[in-house]
Amino acid sequence: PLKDNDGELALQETKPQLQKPPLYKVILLNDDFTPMDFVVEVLMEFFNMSEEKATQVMLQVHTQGVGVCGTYSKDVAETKVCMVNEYSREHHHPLMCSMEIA
Ligand code: TYC
Repeated sequence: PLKDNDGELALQETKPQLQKPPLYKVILLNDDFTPMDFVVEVLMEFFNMSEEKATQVMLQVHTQGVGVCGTYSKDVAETKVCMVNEYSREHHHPLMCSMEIA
């Protein structure tokens, strides 16, 4: 049986745990039309990647169909997805950004 500091039987050993907020992966999807340069530019501008890292992620998406841009709180992930998709539409590219639970 569980005892507390006084040696008394502990009725409640469950500490109130503050739950960490869930994290979301922001992902980029491949398509046949968006220029590779544009994808690299997006990854550098919106996800603060170096040109080298952005090129790696772009090629991962190009060859595997999907790639992770970063992991964020729900609010930040939602904002990034909207900004990238708006930016892509403004430039008339079909590039798709989405999010999923990490
Ligand atoms: N497949 C595109 C091409 O051949 C390049 C591309 C890469 C598009 C990544 C989207 O998320 C993407 N031009």
